[in-house]
Amino acid sequence: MNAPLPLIAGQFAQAVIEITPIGNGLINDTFLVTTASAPFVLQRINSRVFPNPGQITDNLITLNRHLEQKSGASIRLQIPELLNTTAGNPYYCDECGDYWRAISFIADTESLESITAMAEAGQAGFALGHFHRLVSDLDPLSLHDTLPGFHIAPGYLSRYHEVSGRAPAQASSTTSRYCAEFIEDLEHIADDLESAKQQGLLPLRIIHGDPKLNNFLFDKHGQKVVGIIDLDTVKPGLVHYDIGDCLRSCCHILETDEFDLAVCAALLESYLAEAGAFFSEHDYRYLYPAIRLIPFELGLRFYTDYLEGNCYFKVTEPEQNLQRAAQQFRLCASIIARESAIQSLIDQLKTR
Ligand code: GN1
Ligand code: MG
Repeated sequence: MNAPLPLIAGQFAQAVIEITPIGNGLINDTFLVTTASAPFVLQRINSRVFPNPGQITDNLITLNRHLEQKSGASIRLQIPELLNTTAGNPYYCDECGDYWRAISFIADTESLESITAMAEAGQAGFALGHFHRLVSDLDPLSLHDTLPGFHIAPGYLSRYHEVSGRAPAQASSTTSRYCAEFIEDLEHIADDLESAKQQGLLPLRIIHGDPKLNNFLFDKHGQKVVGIIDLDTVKPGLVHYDIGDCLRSCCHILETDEFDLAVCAALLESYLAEAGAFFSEHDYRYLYPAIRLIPFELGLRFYTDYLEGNCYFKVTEPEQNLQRAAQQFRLCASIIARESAIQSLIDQLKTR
């Protein structure tokens, strides 16, 4: 059992008034702590997922220092700052060995679970592009790899083959068969981005790692994105993982699991207006493969976790990761059905 929450929150601030769970992350536990002075966000880092939680705080410090060197006017996004414990440490390790860290709370903002207006899609694209631009002059190797194997699709595929070989029982339902067949049909795409990386066609850059819609903070009044959160996976990688991840979350029509082409157009256009300056011919060429791969990869990760007994992604019922996997695969199928439209959109944006 962990120490009581007030005791843990008390490591970071005096006069804690209230502690309430916030967000709906599938990995870490997150709380909003109200105090007599400024509120802050307290998180328990899931150490089954992040092998070296101290590296996450190191990276956040490096990132904040990098941004501090830039002139204020060039930064149009806030990112949370790390708050030290009252003893001056960047995190608190409790007696169970769990790491807790506190970050500043960006007030008067909200996060969205789905896009309801095109302006929101444009804002999400701007925010991701702006983030990539802000870190484009930071050496990718100055950050730790906080989660080795993250977004390495061929690695997820081999893990799936290992697990599915010894979990035939769960694989019998219709949804499970749909997932297994979908993977079999599409597994040839798993290596698309990694082989481009290995051939030197796509460079390592600094990525966010998890730029889904609800990690952008929208100003409550102005509908502009003013902040970006969930920086645990900011590390060296391919910006294509981020673009694919942002699009799979923003363009997902939840009722039908279809891919919204208009949202994709608005998002990519504003992304490229910010980040297009460093985009090469190859970066454009691998956009469609990335858009197709990331939902496939996430489906594969959910399905493997379902087969393994839900050890990675939090669930509230045992079939939830199976359902999540099927949703991602249906989204991926919808992307494939729109391949030529997505490709012509990319060609148009490239010639702007
Ligand atoms: C996890 O915990 P959360 O929701 O921020 C996962 C992402 C997935 C996402 C799907 C470190 O992020 O990769 O896209 O679930 N994060 C990690 O909801 O695996
Ligand atoms: Mg996350």
